[in-house]
Amino acid sequence: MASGQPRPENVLKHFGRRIFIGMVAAGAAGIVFGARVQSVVGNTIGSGAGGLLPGGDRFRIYTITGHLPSIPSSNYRLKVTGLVERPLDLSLEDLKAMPKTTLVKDFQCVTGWRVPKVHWEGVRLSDVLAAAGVKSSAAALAFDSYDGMDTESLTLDQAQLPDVIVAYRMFDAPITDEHGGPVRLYVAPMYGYKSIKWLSAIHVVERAEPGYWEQNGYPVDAWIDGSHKNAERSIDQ
Ligand SMILES: Nc1nc2c(c(=O)[nH]1)N[C@H]1C(S)=C(S)[C@@H](COP(=O)(O)O)O[C@H]1N2
Ligand SMILES: [Mo]
Repeated sequence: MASGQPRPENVLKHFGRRIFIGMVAAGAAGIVFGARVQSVVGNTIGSGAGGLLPGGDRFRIYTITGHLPSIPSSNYRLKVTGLVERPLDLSLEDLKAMPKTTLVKDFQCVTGWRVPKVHWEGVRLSDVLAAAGVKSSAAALAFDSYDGMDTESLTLDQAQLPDVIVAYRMFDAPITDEHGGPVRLYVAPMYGYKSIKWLSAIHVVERAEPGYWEQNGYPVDAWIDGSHKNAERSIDQ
């Protein structure tokens, strides 16, 4: 596996006029990257979230598949399976009925862009896990996306951190299709690729396996601030 960042060997695809306008506005050069990875920039007109922020403090909209899944809130399901006492099949309403956590935290992509003080709302991943009852043989989680391609992983210790949430609101509004709604993961202490969009399933497993972005060259160690590793967050994969 290559280390460091993916090579800029891919071709940017256009996703219709709206996105194309956004690309021009942002300057396409800075957003074309990825080994077998496509990214498109967030449009500055329609998405609301990043587009309204000044300067470089904007979200870039990522999609590995070239599609932006659109999942009606009423159809949304999150499955929690694997080494659990009670497998779960949660609707958005189920998640909203669980204890709510609000975070105001930065979002940072490993390629350098960063959006400060994003307002997030959702359920602590630890609360979801507690509801399912994690078996003692488990040590990690594997995540799937409704895009059918992205995968991610966390150790159970990482998943228990209070700023790791199953998010259903972003920027004080329901999470849009572009940003991975209705439900995405938000892993505040780690680079953006850990925050898998269109979250479909959480598998409780024995050990962490590298996810899609890590298989394509992103570092397995995704901590944004290295000091976390030496402090209370002494967890390595
Ligand atoms: N399903 C899915 N989740 C994903 C990605 C993706 O391409 N597909 N990109 C990741 C990366 S590298 C980043 S930086 C963030 C970007 O979030 P945004 O698209 O809301 O800006 O999503 C992460 N989660
Ligand atoms: Mo990223």
